[in-house]
Amino acid sequence: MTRGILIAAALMLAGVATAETVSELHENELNAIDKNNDGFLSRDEFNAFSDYAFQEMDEDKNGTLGLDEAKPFLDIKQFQNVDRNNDNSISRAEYDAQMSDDFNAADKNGNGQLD
Ligand SMILES: [Ca+2]
Ligand SMILES: [Ca+2]
Ligand SMILES: [Ca+2]
Repeated sequence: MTRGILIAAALMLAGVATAETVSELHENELNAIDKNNDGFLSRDEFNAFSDYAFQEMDEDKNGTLGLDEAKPFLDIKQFQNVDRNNDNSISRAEYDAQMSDDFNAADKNGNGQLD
């Protein structure tokens, strides 16, 4: 799967950054993401994982990701890409917009599933 900025960050968070494809994920990791175990990541599954990753990264639970919270997962360039209005925090809307772009970029054949 082609990794977008936040997909890579979310996988890193989940400890699965080394797997290149969904099928390379270990069983436990895959179970956590691929809820119906069909070896593909549907948009619903992706959204659930994306939501989980946001909650995990948002340590102070204020609904936005500050630079400190994102730093373990994103470098400054990546952070600035996601922070579209340049206010030095990633809002949930900015996060979701980037995740959606990442999904579309990764879903090369446009079937709504990542493999
Ligand atoms: Ca699935
Ligand atoms: Ca926060
Ligand atoms: Ca922002």
